[in-house]
Amino acid sequence: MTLAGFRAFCILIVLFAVCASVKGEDGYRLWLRYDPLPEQEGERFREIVTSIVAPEGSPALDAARRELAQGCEGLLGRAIPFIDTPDRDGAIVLGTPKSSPFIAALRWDQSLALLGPEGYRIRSVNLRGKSVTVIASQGDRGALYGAFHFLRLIQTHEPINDLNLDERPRLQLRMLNHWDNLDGSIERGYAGRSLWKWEELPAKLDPRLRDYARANASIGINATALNNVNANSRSLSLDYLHKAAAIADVFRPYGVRVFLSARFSAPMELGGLKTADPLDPEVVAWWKKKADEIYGIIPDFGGFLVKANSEGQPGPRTYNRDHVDGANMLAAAVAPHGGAVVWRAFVYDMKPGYDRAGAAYENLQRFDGRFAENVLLQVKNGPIDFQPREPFHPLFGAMPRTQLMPELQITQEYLGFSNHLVFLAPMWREFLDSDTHARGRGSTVARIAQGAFYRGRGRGMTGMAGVANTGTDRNWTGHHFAQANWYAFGRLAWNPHTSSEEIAGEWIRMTLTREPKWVEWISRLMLESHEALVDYMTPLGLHHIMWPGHHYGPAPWWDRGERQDWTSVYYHRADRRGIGFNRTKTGSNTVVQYFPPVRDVFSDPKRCPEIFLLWFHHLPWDYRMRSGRTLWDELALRYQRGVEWARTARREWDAHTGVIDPERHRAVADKLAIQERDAVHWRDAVLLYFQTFSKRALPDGVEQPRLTLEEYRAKSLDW
Ligand code: BDP
Repeated sequence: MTLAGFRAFCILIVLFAVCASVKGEDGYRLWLRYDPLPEQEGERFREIVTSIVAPEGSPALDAARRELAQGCEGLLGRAIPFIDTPDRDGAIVLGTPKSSPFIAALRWDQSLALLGPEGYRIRSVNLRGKSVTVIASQGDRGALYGAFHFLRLIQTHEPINDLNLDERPRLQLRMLNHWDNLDGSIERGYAGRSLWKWEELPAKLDPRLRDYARANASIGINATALNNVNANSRSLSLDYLHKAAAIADVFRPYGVRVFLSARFSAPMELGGLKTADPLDPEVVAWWKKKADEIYGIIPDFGGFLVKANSEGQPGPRTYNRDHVDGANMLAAAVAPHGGAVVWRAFVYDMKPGYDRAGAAYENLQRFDGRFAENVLLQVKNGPIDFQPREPFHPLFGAMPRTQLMPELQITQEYLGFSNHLVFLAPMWREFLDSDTHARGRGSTVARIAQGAFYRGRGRGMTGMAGVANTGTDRNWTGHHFAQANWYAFGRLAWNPHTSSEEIAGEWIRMTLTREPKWVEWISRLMLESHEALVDYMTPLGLHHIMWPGHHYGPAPWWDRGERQDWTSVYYHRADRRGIGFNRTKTGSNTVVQYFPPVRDVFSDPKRCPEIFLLWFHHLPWDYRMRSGRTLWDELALRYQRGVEWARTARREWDAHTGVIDPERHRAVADKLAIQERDAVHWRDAVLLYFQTFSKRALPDGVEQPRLTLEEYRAKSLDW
């Protein structure tokens, strides 16, 4: 070897080492990994994908081209050339009738129009004697979504030789709500700091912004509210609007529109007005001017997200006006620009003796039909607050002339932060499949969200929001498996009828392994995880017994605080006689907010699903459960069952080395050890405390607590 040759060799070695270390399995690539397929599979796909015919022209089409090329190259292990005409077998023809003469020639305009600008068609066709795959949409964004779908098929080893599928989103606004503060912290965030890095904007753009938008586009998320609903007025100042505009520029090619949370009192704090009364002409003018200013800077701005008169936030009621006055005033400001107002229904004021579960309904139901056409009312899945399990919110179905938009929490505030492996798709499925009976049988939440029963004015805007679980952690979500919840939210917002099994299977095959037996095992783990978490945290309808403030770990004994409805004893009502919150007519009677026969079923302890029993009923410790056991025994055994699941999950995971890369395996193993520790802690602390009322022994099969009640009370679980 010559000296020059030896040098080149050394440089190559160093480069190789650098690449290998950069690539490390840290989870950064999410489900968009594009690693080479196994040789045989690769061969099969390489015949069907030989080249790409895709127009440049718009940022979204460019993004689609880039993604297709990058994805195919990675998966198939060789560069796939762009060509001008589909004159060879295996060309992938991507675009819209407007941008691609080949797609125009197919004369699909009308059928593509039915799929809308975000829908798309992927079809294997014969084009002038050549077998090609067409990815076509009426709009550029649809073409991008189609490109991601096509790549997903290859990633998950689905056949792509005879494709014929039409797809369109069922909901219009598929939105992440970031509870990010301007100082970089994230309210209820468990995966590092805010991705936005406000202090560096607009001059410096973190490359992660693009990767974030790309990940969202890959699952159809098309909107992002950048800042916390507990909003700071400054986010609407000119400075911050330019920062938000820089973010919007990065997101735009990926079809993600930016929203901002608006603080209702901003006209006073930013504008120096004496009031923020929504009927005051100066206030109205201020918001109008502010909206004009925003649209001058961010032309496709989505609109405002508002938390008003909730948990200390200002709102129209601060000025003796109502929610309609407030929402419609803001809606009028953004309407000329095509913007929307997402108004939150998370409103509850503490009145003596009231039931928080009924508060949002009491506050808002009567305004049905009065919100402007560009207002969506964002309603949490359950009537209290993102608990591990809640019955569906009674506002679903009860406001047929209002555009209701479900709000889910992806970040695991009450579900073990980013420490617990819990796949949320089954929980969201349970919610979406709940039958409200509002318009007879089959009036499910999913159909209501899709606007199936909408009787109000206008076009009936639809949407779904998820409180994001992302942050600056290298793997985005803290726990590798929490990525699956971001993924699941996107897939369900796209189509709220997708099954949990399908979502889990897709995600695992894209992210972890394609080996069928391992897919099956990990899928089972994921699908069981939510029920298991409910077992070891809040079984049988218990709720809100977490440690106050941070909400990690149990504190069922908590009985003091600013507000009664921020204590645990308010919710479980355990006493000498029994346990549970009586919401039937002998109690708070908020069960009447549900339609019959739902309310009758919930009202009758014999018919009420046991998963909601203590949500609606206060029952004696000796109450006979369907299993024949007493309530006390059943409760204790549920906690035990949860612990056993966590223990088995941890053991199984530990035993399965080699299924995925060691880096992610270890990271998950460490988290599962915490989850097991926490499950034991939950069981012991909660049962010891309730035992002070039940005065009964733990049934056979339930392990004895490790510590004393005093020890559990002394110190919160550490995360
Ligand atoms: C509660 C959270 C709180 C949020 C609130 C909300 O604890 O941090 O501000 O929800 O949704 O669950 O506004």
